[in-house]
Amino acid sequence: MSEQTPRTTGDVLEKAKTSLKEPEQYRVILLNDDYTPMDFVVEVLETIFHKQPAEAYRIMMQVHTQGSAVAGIYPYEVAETKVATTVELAQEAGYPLQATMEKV
Ligand code: TYC
Repeated sequence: MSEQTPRTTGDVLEKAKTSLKEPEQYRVILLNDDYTPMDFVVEVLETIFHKQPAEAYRIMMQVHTQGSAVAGIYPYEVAETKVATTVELAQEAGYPLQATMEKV
């Protein structure tokens, strides 16, 4: 069979997918500790999680008073990067701030 001859046998006929799954979403959760300054947590929420100042303060206080709070909900790899960036920034500043993620 030459290159130009269309093949009439052996073709794999697959129906193209008409719908794609939505990416799975993950909650990024900030955890309380006794040492990370409140202002640092607010700054993290503003810079990494793109919260407005009042919302960043509200979330920080929820972590402070209740032990944890959701900082945002993202696809897996985005959530993973935000957790890593949060913990790295805190470590560089000498604070024990921890973040984790859980499937929505
Ligand atoms: N509990 C800390 C303090 O009193 C503040 C804090 C808030 C720490 C939120 C971590 O995720 C956190 N300085």
